[in-house]
Amino acid sequence: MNSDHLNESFEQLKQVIDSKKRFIISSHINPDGDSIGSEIAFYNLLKNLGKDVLVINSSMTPDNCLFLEGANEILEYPQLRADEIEFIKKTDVLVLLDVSEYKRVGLPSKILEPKSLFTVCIDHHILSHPSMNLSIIKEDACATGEIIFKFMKYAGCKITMNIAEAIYVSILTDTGSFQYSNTTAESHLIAAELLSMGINHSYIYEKYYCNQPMKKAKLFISVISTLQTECDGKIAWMKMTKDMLALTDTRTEDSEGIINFAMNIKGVRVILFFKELTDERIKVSLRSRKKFNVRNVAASFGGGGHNNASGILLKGILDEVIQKILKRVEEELKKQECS
Ligand SMILES: [Mn+2]
Repeated sequence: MNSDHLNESFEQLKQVIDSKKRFIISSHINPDGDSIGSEIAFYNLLKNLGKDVLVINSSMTPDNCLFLEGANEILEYPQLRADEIEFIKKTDVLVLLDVSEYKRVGLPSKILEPKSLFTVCIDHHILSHPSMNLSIIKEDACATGEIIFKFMKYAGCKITMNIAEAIYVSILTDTGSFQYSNTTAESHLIAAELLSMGINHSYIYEKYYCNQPMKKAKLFISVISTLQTECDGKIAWMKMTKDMLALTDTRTEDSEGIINFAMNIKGVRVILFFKELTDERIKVSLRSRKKFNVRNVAASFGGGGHNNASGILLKGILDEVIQKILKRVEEELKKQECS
């Protein structure tokens, strides 16, 4: 999306916000720092304009996001009250943030697909056929929070402290603290602007990252002990079983961040993390360094994401899935090294 096109979309979004009253905001299953940060920023933006808004996710807000002002107001779908169910029926606009596919939202179709509903998505994941009424997809944005920040500037919205903190969390977490290849001058410029508005970056870092329960450390130990390498150390992979979660009394979400450990190993170009979910499906997270494109691999199994960070969700037996995907990554590694 070039800047003319982006401004055109921002103008449309502004008109939607001006003309409608009731909004629902949602994001993807197992929300991360960018989903929650974007939701809180957008929630406060709408609230400041006097709109009626609910934020509804299909999974719980991670503990390390709860320090953000407004995070306590995020609802988890299965626990809605009767008046909140009523609100859904009368909603004018559904805003999906950091996700542009209904299937990754995880909410029932009665929320997502009423014909009368105007649907908006704001995202930085690559998707060829978004099906919303208004899709604002900026693939080169480091985080969805970056796009929201730009929209707020465009629309002349006041960036209050809670919004500034939320956007900082979006950018901080989706750039891996400004280290991934999606980090740009723009990411730093926005961060600089947020800092000059008065956000406390050390406080935010500590609240988000230095807040892990001991049981999560125990889960890390179990997962890291499965770490193996292939292809002369160019591929590193790990697995997490349902038993590990049960033994450490943790949930799939607690595995966030484990993959970064493997990314720091010298010589590793591709990292695969296989997670056995409770419903017989396997989630595979793929990361790569430098030019290796993991999105190609993810796409061949029906997954998606970015060139350096993708995901796949598929049915199967853990060890069989591992072999199948490792084989495909090895092929892709050979292909990309030869080209
Ligand atoms: Mn994101």
